[in-house]
Amino acid sequence: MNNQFDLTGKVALVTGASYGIGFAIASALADAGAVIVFNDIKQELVDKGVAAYKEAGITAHGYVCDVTDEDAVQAMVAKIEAEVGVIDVLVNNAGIIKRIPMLEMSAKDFRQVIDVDLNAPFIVSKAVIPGMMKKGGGKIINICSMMSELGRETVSAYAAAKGGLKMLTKNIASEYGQYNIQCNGIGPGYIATPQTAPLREVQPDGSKHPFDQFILAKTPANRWGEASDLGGPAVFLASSASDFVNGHILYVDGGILAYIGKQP
Ligand code: NAP
Ligand code: GCO
Repeated sequence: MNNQFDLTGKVALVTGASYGIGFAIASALADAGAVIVFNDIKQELVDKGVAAYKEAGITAHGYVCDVTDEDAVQAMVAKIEAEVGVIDVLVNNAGIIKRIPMLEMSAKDFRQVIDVDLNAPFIVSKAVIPGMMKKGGGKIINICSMMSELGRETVSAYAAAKGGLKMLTKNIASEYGQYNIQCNGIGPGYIATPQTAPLREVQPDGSKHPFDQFILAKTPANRWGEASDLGGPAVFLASSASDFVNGHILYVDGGILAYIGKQP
């Protein structure tokens, strides 16, 4: 049986992938044979990312681009297609969070989270899909969240964006499945990255952050996820092994969504 998980000859764009989840997913796609392209908002981060990929034995192509800027994204995709090749796999990973109680959150802050976490996946997908259609197909993977399904205090904008991203995933699947484009989501649980570092800070008395303790009690796996836990699921959704999977959100959460939580 040919290796359905082989990505040799595929060009994969992972947005916001200088570090964190994006870097881990790109590394896994590279291990499966893909050519890696990534962007970040600052040249210095792109340079650091290229060096980090090189240290991992990966020759990655880095581009400076703010994914919320449609003209910049269109220009980046045209440059990638000219310099590297038509994009076969798009991972909409770039994202931000602002943890502010809703009544204290400005509309500007709310809009900024929606812009990066929801508008940008629309903008980047819109730029990449024409090339996929011409090439006869492609894969889009949107990085969703527990907050695509659940809410909690202080993350109203983020939950609204990630809930919207779940439905954008289903709509791209619906609208472009006829062109052999599969669009799915990955919903990570709580992953140890810079984005969640404030939730894991060791307390002055040396104890775990209350939120850290909370998440461990809510996770059957009784641990935070590592970014590397997302690599295999990403390779599956980027490969021909998932050609009949479309519009699905694959939760990689250690069982959080299945579990009522450990009794205190
Ligand atoms: P992270 O460590 O904060 O990394 C986010 C990346 O996105 C950074 O490289 C950042 O670049 C980039 N980025 C932000 N805004 C951008 C923009 N406008 N244009 C281009 N790049 C931009 O986050 P992470 O934990 O790796 O999360 C990655 C994705 O997974 C996000 O979509 C997040 O919502 C999602 N997620 C995370 C978790 C978790 O527990 N960590 C769980 C579920 C889902 P800069 O450094 O320049 O800002
Ligand atoms: C938070 C966390 C979460 C994670 C992730 C969970 O403040 O609750 O940042 O939102 O980032 O999205 O899946």
